[in-house]
Amino acid sequence: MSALTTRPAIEAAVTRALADQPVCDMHTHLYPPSFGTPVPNASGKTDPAGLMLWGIDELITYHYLIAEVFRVVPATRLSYDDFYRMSKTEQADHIWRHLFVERSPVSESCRGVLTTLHKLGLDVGADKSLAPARKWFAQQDPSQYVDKVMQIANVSSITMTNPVFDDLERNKWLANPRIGDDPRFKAVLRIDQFLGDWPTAAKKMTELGFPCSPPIDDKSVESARKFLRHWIDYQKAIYLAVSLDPSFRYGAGATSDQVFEKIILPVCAERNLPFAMMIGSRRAVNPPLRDAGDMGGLADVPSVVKLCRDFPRNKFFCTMLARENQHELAVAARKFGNLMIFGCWWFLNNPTLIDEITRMRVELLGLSMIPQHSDARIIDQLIYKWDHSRDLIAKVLTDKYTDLARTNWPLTDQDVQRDVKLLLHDNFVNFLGR
Ligand code: RAT
Ligand code: ZN
Repeated sequence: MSALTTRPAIEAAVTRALADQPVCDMHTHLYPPSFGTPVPNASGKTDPAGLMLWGIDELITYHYLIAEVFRVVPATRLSYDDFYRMSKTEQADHIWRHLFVERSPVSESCRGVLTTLHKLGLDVGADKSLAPARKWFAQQDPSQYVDKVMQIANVSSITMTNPVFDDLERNKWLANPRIGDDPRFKAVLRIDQFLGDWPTAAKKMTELGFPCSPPIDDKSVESARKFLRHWIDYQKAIYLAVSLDPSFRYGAGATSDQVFEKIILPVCAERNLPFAMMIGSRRAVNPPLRDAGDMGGLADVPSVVKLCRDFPRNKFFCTMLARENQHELAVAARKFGNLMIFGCWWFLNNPTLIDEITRMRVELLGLSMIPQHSDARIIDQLIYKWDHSRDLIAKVLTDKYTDLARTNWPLTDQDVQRDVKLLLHDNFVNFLGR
């Protein structure tokens, strides 16, 4: 096998390897058709409370775009409540008009809609009408559509986020024990309230037949552990996860220390499941904006370091929302094999920052990290999120391999394919250790 020695040869090999390598997407908010869909479709079945989101109107009303439209049509002109009272189609029309027609859609979230439509073969044409796309989507069967998107995006496995204290979602799991059986999707037990709001978690668990009290006594510990084991088994969860406020600290004497030490980490260790921490989301800074009203803040890397050091039998996934945390977090990962950093989360999922963060991570950690997850909420978004990320990862790898080629390092196509497989697939699967 001849070595790749020139930059064009390296670039071609990297681009090909990234395009051909199926992705195991480690964090999304997507659901299979078994959770129902509110989107009109060819199967004739719609469920207004369905959780599987897809199609043109969902794409355009992504919460990232709702935030953007309120910048150009402020709440003084159209109140938040009036916006949310509109039908999905009216909301999409409003966003389309103001962000795509009356100005050019250059933001990353806007561009994402266009990449998605383009790759689906649905360019809107000179009149920028949504009608043909709407008609096309209404003719799709939801399950076949999932296959189609996974094929275009070259995603082999979709990891869900399954918040157990969300009544709507939990009731769907309870009503249909086979709801999670779609082999294309894997579950993740999401338990934000355990660390962010223990009294609420305790109250909820008590209501669900696992009595817990606000002071964490022995009975609560036993009961909460049982609750976790029950839901890990029920969902067949592949890891547990939380999103945490920037103010989160471990080891400062807060209730969350006990929840970690006595409940979450022993159960994760016993089941050999990683615990994922997404740190830095400051919720509801503008509450009427709903999902679009959150922002980010600087988190505390030493808390993560302490967890990795004090619990060597546990495995931690971690991502942070502040750009300013990325370097310190990557350095922390150099010290702990039980820490796997992942993704360019939410407000970092923009080309400038993906490029910067991925480059820095490769320089500090080589290939021992998970460069990206999609965080898709709408099935179709897998197409653009992975298309854009693959392009950016290609640029970084091409530069790094070109540096190697200058030393006469004998890099082959197979080497590139192996490395890309680590980044898009194996690092995640191997860390799960299943
Ligand atoms: O990226 C997002 O869509 C956010 O709203 C959050 O869901 C975040 O990714 C999270 O998992 O908490
Ligand atoms: Zn998310």
